[in-house]
Amino acid sequence: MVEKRYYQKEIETMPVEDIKKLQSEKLVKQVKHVYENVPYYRDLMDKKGVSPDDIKGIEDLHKLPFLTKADLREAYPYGLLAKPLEECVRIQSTSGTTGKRVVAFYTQKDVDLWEDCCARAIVAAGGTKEDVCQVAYGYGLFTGGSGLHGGSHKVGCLTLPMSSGFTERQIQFMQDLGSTILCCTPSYAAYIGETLKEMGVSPDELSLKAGIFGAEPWTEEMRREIEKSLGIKAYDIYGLTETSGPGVSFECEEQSGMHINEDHFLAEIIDPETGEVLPEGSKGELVFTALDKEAFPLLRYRTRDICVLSRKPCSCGRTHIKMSKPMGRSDDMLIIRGVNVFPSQIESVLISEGYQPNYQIVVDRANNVDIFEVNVEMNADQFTDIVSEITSMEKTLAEAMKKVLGINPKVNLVAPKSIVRSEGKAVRVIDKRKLHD
Ligand code: DLL
Repeated sequence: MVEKRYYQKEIETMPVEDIKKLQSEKLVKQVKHVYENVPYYRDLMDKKGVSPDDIKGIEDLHKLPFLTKADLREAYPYGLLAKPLEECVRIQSTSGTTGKRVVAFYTQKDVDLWEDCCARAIVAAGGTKEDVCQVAYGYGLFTGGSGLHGGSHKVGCLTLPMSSGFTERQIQFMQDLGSTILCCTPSYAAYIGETLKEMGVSPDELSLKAGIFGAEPWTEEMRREIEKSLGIKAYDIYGLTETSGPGVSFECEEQSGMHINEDHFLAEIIDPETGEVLPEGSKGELVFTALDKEAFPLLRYRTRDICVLSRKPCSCGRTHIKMSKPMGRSDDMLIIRGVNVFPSQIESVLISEGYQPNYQIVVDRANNVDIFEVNVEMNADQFTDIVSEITSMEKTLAEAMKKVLGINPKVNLVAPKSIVRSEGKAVRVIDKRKLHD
């Protein structure tokens, strides 16, 4: 039997009752810390008529007000800071594509705990100090690069701070230095796999054994494609800038959901419409309370990510609750002709029909009717310039999509390599309707 490995065994395998006790103790302290140091959240609590004395443990969590991205925007940049700036050592930020940037602050302790979370993910993917860990997430304000970099150091891997891009150079380093673990977005991993093939490098010529991929939604079908093209086991990792970055949760060898680091993050699932807390196993919006964060300690933060939590025992021995892959974000869901459409549904159909996940969804509106098109790249083997063949392939694909989505897209097959590749988070949707509104 393979020896089970953990980065912080005692915490990662702690009996559930003890985890809950620990969470209760931390929550009581954290609520006091926030109430005393963050006037913005104190006002929210006062308005709801809740005081720190009302919070005696996790059973009282529901009494606290939610915090949303709109609050973060309103309080930008310093309004949610809970420590004096001289105690902060780091800032990370989102790209700000959906509005004003989120700026997160860290004390040294915050950085330390965040890196521990990433180290747990690396060890769960089989990482040890013998490994060479190639970090191909973007470095800089984005949390992917620095988070996994810090985690890799903590595990003691030989860390390659590549950042994203320069794909042929990434592959050259993999070959020359014998990288064993690759960390990047799944769309970039797929692109690296494609480039390997073009360069005529077989995955057997590399030493890669595992990949730690996250920061964007990806399907099980895409996982299998990446595993095949890189010759690895591909692990999911989740997190958001607001909660430090990657490492809020991560997959173990079971690859069936991500263990949430429950000693640091208290998770709830709520109904996104009513805010009602839903029982375990229900699908809803994920809400996090950061139990240890000092500088930017969000309480009941609404992530907009839709998923399911499960406490089913895991064969890896970890006791921390698992979250499913996010099934899209409640604010990223497209409503086309009144039907809810998630890009992940389209991706699943594409892969099961033998296409690569190189696609773009374009939605527009003309004469009050939604126009829904999916541009899909043919790979070199599928490519043809015979119009009747292309039309027939488009029809087959559109029918397969209709079966899953319930509405009919217009599928346009495009030439190999004509859809721009992503080195970070892929842009899958172009919704032109917003431009007209
Ligand atoms: O994407 C942090 C991260 C970096 C996670 C590297 C994993 C690896 P943000 O840029 O703030 O932070 O984006 C956070 O990305 O609310 C989800 O919607 C999405 N997301 C993150 N991880 C996953 C994942 C980083 N594994 C937002 N699966 C989150 C699906 C993910 N979506």
